[in-house]
Formats: sequence, C-alpha cells, structure tokens
Amino acid sequence: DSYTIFPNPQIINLSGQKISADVSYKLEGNFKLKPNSLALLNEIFNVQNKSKPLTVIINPITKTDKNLQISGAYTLKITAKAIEIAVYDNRSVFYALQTLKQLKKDNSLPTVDITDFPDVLSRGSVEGFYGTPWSHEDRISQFKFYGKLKLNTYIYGPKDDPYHSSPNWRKPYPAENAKQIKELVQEANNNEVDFTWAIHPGLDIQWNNADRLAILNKLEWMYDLGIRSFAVFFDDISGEGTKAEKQAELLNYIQKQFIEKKKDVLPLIMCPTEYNKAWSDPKPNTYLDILGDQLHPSIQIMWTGDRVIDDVSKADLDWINKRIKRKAYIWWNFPVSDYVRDHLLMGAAYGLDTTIKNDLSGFVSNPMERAEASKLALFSVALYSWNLKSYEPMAAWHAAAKYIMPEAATAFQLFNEHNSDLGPNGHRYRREESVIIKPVIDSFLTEYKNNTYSTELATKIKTEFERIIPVTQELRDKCLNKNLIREIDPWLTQFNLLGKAGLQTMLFLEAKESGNKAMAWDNYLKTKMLLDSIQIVDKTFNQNPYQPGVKTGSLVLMPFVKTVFDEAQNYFIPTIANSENHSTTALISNTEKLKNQPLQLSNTSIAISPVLEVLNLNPQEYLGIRLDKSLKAKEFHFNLESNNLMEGGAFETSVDGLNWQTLNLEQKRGKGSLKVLTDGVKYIRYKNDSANSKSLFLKEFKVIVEAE
Ligand code: LTM
Repeated sequence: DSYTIFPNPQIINLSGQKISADVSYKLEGNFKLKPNSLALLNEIFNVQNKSKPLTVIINPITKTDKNLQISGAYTLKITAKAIEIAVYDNRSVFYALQTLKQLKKDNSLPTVDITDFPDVLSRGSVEGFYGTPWSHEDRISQFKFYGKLKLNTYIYGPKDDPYHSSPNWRKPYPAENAKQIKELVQEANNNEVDFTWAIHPGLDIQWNNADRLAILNKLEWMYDLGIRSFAVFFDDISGEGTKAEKQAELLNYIQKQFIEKKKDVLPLIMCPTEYNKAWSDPKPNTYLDILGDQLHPSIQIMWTGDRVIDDVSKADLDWINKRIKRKAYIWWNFPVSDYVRDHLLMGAAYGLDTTIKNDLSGFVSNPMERAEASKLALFSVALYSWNLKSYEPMAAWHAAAKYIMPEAATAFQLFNEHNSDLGPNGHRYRREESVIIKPVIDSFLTEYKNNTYSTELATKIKTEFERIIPVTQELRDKCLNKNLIREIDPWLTQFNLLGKAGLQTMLFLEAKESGNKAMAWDNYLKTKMLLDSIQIVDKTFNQNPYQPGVKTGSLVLMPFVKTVFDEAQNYFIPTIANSENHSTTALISNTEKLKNQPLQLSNTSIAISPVLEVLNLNPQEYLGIRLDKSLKAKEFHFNLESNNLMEGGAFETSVDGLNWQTLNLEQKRGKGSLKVLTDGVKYIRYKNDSANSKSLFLKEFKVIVEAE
C-alpha cells in the first residue's frame, strides 16, 4: 500500500502493518484538546464501537529537535498498541489528526512513524486582488480547505473593499459586514487559520495625529470582532503616503500602542510601496533601506519578487533580505488574474525555488477573484510551503486536480492543461500551456506550411480535440462543487466550442486531402460557424471593463485552429483572406512601463488595457493611441485619476504623428471626455510636459471609432 499525504510529511517511516480504525478511541496524555481537534478525532474513529478503543496519547513535544519548535509541528507514531502524538501547540494536534485522517483507508490505519513540521512559518493566501471580493461562502470554503492542507494564514485585503482601503478605511464596518467578519474569524480559528486583517490607508492618509488615531481606532474595532493578526498595506499608492520614514514611524507607533499592548496578537505585517525589485530605488539609503533600518525588527515586510508578477528565486531573496534586514514575507502574485480577466489561470505552480526555506518568513499567494478555481493553485502552495525540498510542481498540479475534483479528475486536468497561459499582458508574465500537444502541433504546422503533413500527427491533434468536446458536459454533470462550475462556466462553454472548431478544421483537412471539395466546404462552413460562436461568447460573458471576454486555449490550440481556418478561407474564398488589411493601430508611448501593455480592440472602440498600479510618467513621457488609416476617431474618453494632470501636462492630437495640437478639454481629477474630434486625427496622446514626474492611474484611455 502506498500512502500519499498532502502536504508531504518531512519524515515518514511505514512499517508495513495495519490496525483497525473502525473502533472508538480513548484519550490519554497531558495536552488539553480544543473542540476542533476533538471533532476531528470523532470524525476519524467509530465512536459507536466501544469494544476495544484505541489509545490515543497526546503530549507536548519533549524532543529538543529545533525543527519541532514551530507552530504546527508534531510527531505521530502508530503502533499495534496505541497512537502517540507529540505536539508543539493546538495547531499541531489539528495537523497530526489531519494526517491521521488521510492515513485512514478502508477503516484501517498503517503502523507508521512520522516527524513533521512546516518549512515556512506563515503559509496561505492574501485576498489582495482588484475586482469583486470573495463572498462569505467562498471564504468559509477556503478556510476548510486550508485546514485540511495545513495552510495557516489568510490575509484579508481585497482592493475593492472600501472599508479596507479608501474612502472608508477610517470607518467601522457596517453591522452586517461586521457580523460576517466575526463569523469568518470563528471559522478560521476552527481550521487553525490565522485571519489577518489588512488596512490600505495610503491613497489619502495624512501624516498627522488624527489619522494615526483613525488607524488605531479601526484596529481596535477589528480586534473587537475577534481579529488577532493585522497588516498595513502601502502598495499601489502615490504621493504623500509613499514616504518611507513616515510609514516606518506610523508602523512603529502601531507596534508600540497596539501590538505590544494587546499581548495576544501576532506580529504586524506590512506591504511596502516598493514591493518588487523593478519598482524599487536601487540607490543605497533609499526607501527599502529606510524601512530595513527604522521598522521595528518584529514587523514583517512583504515582497512580490523581482517584478510585480514573478517567480521566486534565492538571488532575489538575498537581494531584498539584505536591504530590509529581515526575511521577506513573500506575496506571490499567482494565480491572481485581475490584470488578465478574460483568462483562467489553471496552470501548474512552477518557478518556486525549493532551497529558500531559511530565507523567508511567510509565503502567501494572491489568488483569482474566482475562489473555488483558485484552490487548484493553492493546493500547490500548501505543498510547496510546507516542504520545499520535496515540491514537484507537475506532480502537485496533477494531484491537485484529483484532490479537488476526484469525481472527474481526468476531464478537469484536460481543461486545466489548456487554460494555463495568461495571454499577452503588461506584466509580461506567461505560463506554458497545452504542453503535451504543443510539439505535435508545432511539427504538424512546419510540415503543413510546406504543403504536406503526416496523417499520424493529424490524427493525434484530431484526437485531442475529440477528447476536449465532452469535457464541458462531464464537468457540469459530475462535479460536486457547483460553485466551481459556476465560476468557470463561460470558459467551459468556450472550451467545448474550441474542441468542436478544432475537430471541424481537422475534418476540413481530411476532406480536402481526399479531394472531396463539397465535404471540405461543408467543414469549412461549420468551422466558421463555431468560430463565430466563440466570438459571441467572448462578447457576451464576463464583460468586465478591464479585459472583457472569455479566452481558452489561447496559447496553442486557438492559434492552431485559426491558422488552419485562414488557410481554408484562402482555399475557398481567396478574396476575403487577401483583402484582410493589416491594422496599424497601436499603443504609442516612450515609457518602458507601457511597452507590453495590450490594447483592447473592438469594432467601435480602441482602448489601452487599464493598469491597476500607479504609473509614473517622467518629464517628456507620453502615452496614447495611433489609429489605423481605416479608422475614424469619433470620441475620446479618459480617466487618468490625478489631481494635477493638466499642470504642465496636456492631451494632444496629430494627423501624422509629427505635428501635435493641444486639445482643449474639460477634466475633473484626471477624468473627462471629448465628443468631437477633428477630421483626420490618427493620434491621441497625453504628455507630461512638466519638469517633474507625474503619478497617475491609467484607468481609461479610449477612442470611439468608426470605419472611414
Ligand atoms: O501585488 C501587490 C502587492 N499589489 C497589487 C495587487 O493588489 C494586485 O492584485 C496585483 C496583481 O495585479 N498587483 C499589484 O500590484
């Protein structure tokens, strides 16, 4: 028998025997259990069968092993005589019993000796994304999931909760929200999850006594709701709030006046404004060094890596730890999708260094707005952060699909395989996708471009599309987690259409190859219909203002289908294919920060995909849109959220990109629109003509267009 325990225990020795677990238990030892652990014991054993109860002995750890001096550490020994558990704290009991629960198979337990402890002290998630915050039900479901996988941390910080951030961070939660938070804390405690509540005051904080007290008051209110762990976030802000000395002063004040006075709260956590290397001042004695020197040593500092969205490496941690003079607390921006909202991030969690357990103080993942779907990646985060050395991303990813959806694991895995990449994005973060079929498709296309292809490759591709088609129905029918299906439903629809369109293109090729023109035409039309349906789904569902739409298989499968389809189109109706004009519409900017920012193109508008974080435009830097010659600019809408946009800055238009006219327009706090644009305008931009850098938020930059 093999036993797989998630996360992988540090040391496990099975001795090959089994004992019955279909009996009741008798508790002994010197450790008083909390109700959550007692409930687990009652779940594991058959309390009705009192005949020969198993002795379960629970005692505090006496071994001097340093590894075991950490919350959650335990030893578990099962012999024919008894189950002996040694623990560091109540969380340890809970975790030992979670292991015991996983060891139970067919009502028996193996004889085993386990020594287990986490590599990273704080492990879990930070609900820190932009977009609709998770629901109450979502969060409860998360905590239950975390408890089973030994994740012990949840940081509450949804950017769009107005009581976490501006404008209402100074105010108490309304009664209904407060009640829910209380319940959440309870549920978190039941699952040994530390519920950290974060405040995000930096958008409008004043460095005065009134605001200092406003924060203390808010923390007190949160304490009264049961919160025993706190964080202060200074990410994605500009202006006054970003000053390192002021931040350190405030946090040290909170440390003294609140954390130390309370006695029963965990160390304070902070997210800095310069939270990744790319955005931090490399010069000595600047922001990060100031925090490092001045922040009370027990305050933890979060860090996303070399970039906002990035892998995590040893070199990266060495760099930051030296500057902040403590071990960084990793805020891993995966699988968060708030900057690629038309994609699901169901890929493997890879890119995590397995040698850094001594270099970090915490590891939390920022997930998707879709809570249930995020569990796929969080499963891997649990495995990684508990036992770094034994972490294997691909094995963890496959195990996650089975763990989350045992009722349809193969179908779920296939869906995940083709829903991994993010598509082009401003952060330049990409994930591999469709890795099994990709080499087949690549070889096929190489041959195909030379007007030949092997039927063996074609058959493999066709088979993949045939496998995809039934996945949607299977998941909808079999998956027991209805909330998960609800979250991914538009992508399921799209996945099925993609499978069908792919199959149809392969049938087109077969018909063409065999000289059956009528059949080829029929298959071409069917493919076209399916691609049109994909377009309709993309324009109908998930219509958020950021990246509206529903993309699936966008890295390998969809481009393949489109390539073959274009060929088919060219084969039957060459005029259509040839008349397709190559649009020269583009984002224009001389700032590195926008180099990879995508445009949102539709028949009626061209927009720069919004940027969630602060954008600093240096003097002479600009951002804008160039329109293809086939397009006429009708209206212009913008929201650059800034109070000093027009002080030494201007909107300009141009016909040729060389001569620019300043636009006279009305704006309020960086927001406005222009309903009439001069004929012939092909370029619109905003330029910082002042001598200083300008901080703004690129929330909207959109030109309404029509065909010339
Ligand atoms: O990453 C951090 C520290 N802050 C924000 C997050 O709120 C956001 O979810 C991610 C991903 O877009 N990027 C950020 O800058």
